Amino acid sequence: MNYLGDTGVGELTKLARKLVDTLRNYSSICFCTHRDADPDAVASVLGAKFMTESLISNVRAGVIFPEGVNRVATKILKSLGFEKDLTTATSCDLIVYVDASSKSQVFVPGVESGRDYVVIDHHETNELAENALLSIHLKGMASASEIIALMLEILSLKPDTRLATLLITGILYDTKNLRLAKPSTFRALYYLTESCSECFNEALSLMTSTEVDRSEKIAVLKGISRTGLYELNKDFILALTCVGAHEASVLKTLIASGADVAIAISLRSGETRVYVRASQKIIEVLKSPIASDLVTYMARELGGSGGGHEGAAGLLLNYEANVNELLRLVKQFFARQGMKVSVLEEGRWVDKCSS
Ligand SMILES: [Mn+2]
Repeated sequence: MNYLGDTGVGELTKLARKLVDTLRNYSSICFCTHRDADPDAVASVLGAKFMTESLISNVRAGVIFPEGVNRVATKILKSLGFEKDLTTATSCDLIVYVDASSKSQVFVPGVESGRDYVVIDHHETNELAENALLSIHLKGMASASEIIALMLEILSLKPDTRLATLLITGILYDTKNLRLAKPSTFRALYYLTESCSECFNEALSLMTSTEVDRSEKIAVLKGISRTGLYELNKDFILALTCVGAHEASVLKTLIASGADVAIAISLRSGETRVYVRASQKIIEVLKSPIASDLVTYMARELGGSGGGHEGAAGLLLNYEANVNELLRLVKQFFARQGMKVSVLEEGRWVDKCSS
């Protein structure tokens, strides 16, 4: 029986050994990932570096993050104390591309290409794999972090608490908190949490705590406080507001609070932006892509450009629109759908948008 069971993981046992054999031929190795590295990218790079340094003495191992690390990954690295591990390497004779699937993602000015490289990835397609010295391309796995965790298990290497937690955040990020998990994901999590039971909770709280900055908090609270509320045929609630920033967060809050359609209008100098969100309920009941339909309708009437999806859409006008005219069009749109718009509470949004 295969050591790691029949989860697509068995293949990895062979590949992990091959990888170590390959790495042993080089004295300086860089681990590189995709642009704007997310938690899975960062965790798998640092995990692969740990693996290499643990097995090969005197190797020089460095990391490369093209265009840096994204916001959520930065927050995680900081809380776990990994800031010092991010200094970009400038020279190496082997590159290991981890969680990167295309050439454009890994292009780093100043680091020449064309040298030997290895690929470790889980994306559906990988254009780097073809010319790689060795390619560990397992598209059945939900994250690059779990590939690394499983290789650590195969090679009998124990990550410390910090690295185990980081790898779990990578797994949680790519699996959308396990919604997209595969059997290999749980196998990897078992290994990572076996000797660190608190690591999972720590990673989960790092992933779910949404530290909101002051300007966003103020924008959301202002947006809500001036919202106008309307009813569509007594069936649905329409919320309209006017904000200058963080429109997406304002709309998310309105929908989470029970609005079926939420609209944020943002007037900037010389332009108007209209952001629309629709609840899953209204989309299902009306069986129409309500957000994009509304935006398309307004764009046609007002001469702007707009588009989006059933639940989220946006419109841009190259002038400062009259807010009452926008309200009239919204009402007209719903009237054409056979829905009467009645006022529940005017709110202060019209005034705020006009001043
Ligand atoms: Mn990934």
